[in-house]
Amino acid sequence: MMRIEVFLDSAASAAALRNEVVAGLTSSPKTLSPMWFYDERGCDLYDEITKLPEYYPFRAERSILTHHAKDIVMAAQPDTLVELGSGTSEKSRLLLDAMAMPATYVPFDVAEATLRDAAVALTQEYPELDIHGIVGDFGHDLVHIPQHGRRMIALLGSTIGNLDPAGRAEMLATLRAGMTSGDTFLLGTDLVKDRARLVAAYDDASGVTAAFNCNVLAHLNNELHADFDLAGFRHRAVFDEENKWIEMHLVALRDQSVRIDDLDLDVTFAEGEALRTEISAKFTPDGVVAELRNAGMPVLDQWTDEDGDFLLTLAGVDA
Ligand code: AVJ
Repeated sequence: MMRIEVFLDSAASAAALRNEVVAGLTSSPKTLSPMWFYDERGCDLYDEITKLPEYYPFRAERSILTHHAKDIVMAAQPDTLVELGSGTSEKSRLLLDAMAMPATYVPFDVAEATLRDAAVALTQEYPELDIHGIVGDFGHDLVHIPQHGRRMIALLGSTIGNLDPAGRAEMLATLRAGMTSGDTFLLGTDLVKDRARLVAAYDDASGVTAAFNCNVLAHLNNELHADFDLAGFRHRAVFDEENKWIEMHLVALRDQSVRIDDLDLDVTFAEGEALRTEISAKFTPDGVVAELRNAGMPVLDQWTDEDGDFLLTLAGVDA
């Protein structure tokens, strides 16, 4: 069985995204939402990033799932797996393989086409799986997650690291509000480590991450009729020791002015000025426990890979 519900109101979300661009490009320092990375080329480049020798988080998380999916499922006893930001559902398969069938799977993503393709493929691979896809946005569509028995809600890939502590607290509170007794939350987080390895993961030798970062400007050019000169900016990744997060920047190589027609906006950059396109927070196991506890989700167990690079945390709900 397969059913897909679409909650994205493209007009409203386009308007919200545009307002965010105006706010981000007129603030100091200038910022952009990492949402802008993921046009078609951006998704392809992200896929390439996951294969880079320097980009360990993807493989480390997959290794934890490969070794511990059974333990995770044993601890959570889910009837339903929900994956937030499911994409191609590649990592969900590792969990589904460990789950008793029949079961329910709820892929949740903003990208409708990718979600549909994944759902169709999964119906072939798991004939006893009831698939109930949700096309929506974390911000307001979590309430639409259906309730079928005990749910394990997975947020993998350290996606939560794109949010600052206040944003994470807000998101976890929203999630917690929608959970009931017996539900669990499975969270993937990248761990704090040696600065050189962290920076290399976001500034690889082959320049794929640089291309991924610069592509944000091409996306704005296409989507909002802007005239960013891609050769006028360079990629930079820095680790902010105090906040424990990686920042990705696009640094202006000269003074320049950019016109964004659809927003009726002119933006000037001074030589050396940085546009922040992403934060990617890094965590400690105890820090994750504390953030989840504060959100009303007591931790049940945690798992890392052999090298201790990445962490999966399973939490329940407090009484
Ligand atoms: C998809 C947000 C988890 O922060 O590591 C990869 C995105 N940015 N390389 C991350 C990303 C640059 C990634 N997340």
